[in-house]
Amino acid sequence: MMLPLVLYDILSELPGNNWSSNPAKPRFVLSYKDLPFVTLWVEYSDIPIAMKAIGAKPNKRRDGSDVYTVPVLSDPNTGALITDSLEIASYLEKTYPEKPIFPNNSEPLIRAFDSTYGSLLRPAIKFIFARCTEILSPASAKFFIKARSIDTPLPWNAKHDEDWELLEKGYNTVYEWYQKTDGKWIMGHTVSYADIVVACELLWYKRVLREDQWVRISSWNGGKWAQVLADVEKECKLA
Ligand SMILES: N[C@@H](CCC(=O)N[C@@H](CS)C(=O)NCC(=O)O)C(=O)O
Repeated sequence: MMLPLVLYDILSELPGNNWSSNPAKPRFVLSYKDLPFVTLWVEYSDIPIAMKAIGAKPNKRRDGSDVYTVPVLSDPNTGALITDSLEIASYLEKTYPEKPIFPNNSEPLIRAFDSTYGSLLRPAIKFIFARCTEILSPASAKFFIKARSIDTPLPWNAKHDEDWELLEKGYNTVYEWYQKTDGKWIMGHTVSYADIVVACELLWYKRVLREDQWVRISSWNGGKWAQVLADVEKECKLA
């Protein structure tokens, strides 16, 4: 009998949580692959102490220094304890190859896709990080502001025109990528981890932004982004 896997995700003040993009990625993969799992919700400010306590490996910041992050996945069936959304996806694919998320040996290309998508959006999402402070407990908000070096002027719902422009431009580029296939997925007629990566970022916006702000994003590129999110959620049985 298979034991449920354990996914460490981040607590918030939003009902039902499920808001943070990086832990969302393994959640989508687990669900897509029909693997049993439970979620343990960690207070953001407790991430370092909680991850150290379970013996998880620290992650690397882009400058190479150590930082404890979630998602972390524990698999009691194998004893594996994996840090980082992409490494978790890779582990799950190797260990549970049925219903592939990296079809046709696409893992190297999707790794490059993941990194490019992240770099494309990073300059545009400062205001969304600022908004995150409003859905965390006061202690976690303080920790988050420091961890993310948030210097975006609050209130978070100031106009942030420059960020909006960058975000729209970023998604115009992603739209062009999607236009290069003859199906609705990045790999054409085959859903893959690339679409999960796109969708989980969108999920984060939808969960933390104001409704009119999500409506604004949904209006771009003919409604593509609400559609991608809905399609991936459906494919992963999370809709
Ligand atoms: N590359 C990592 C990034 C994970 C990450 O940045 N997680 C954030 C929450 S979404 C975190 O745990 N941050 C802890 C901190 O900044 O101290 C992944 O994909 O798992």
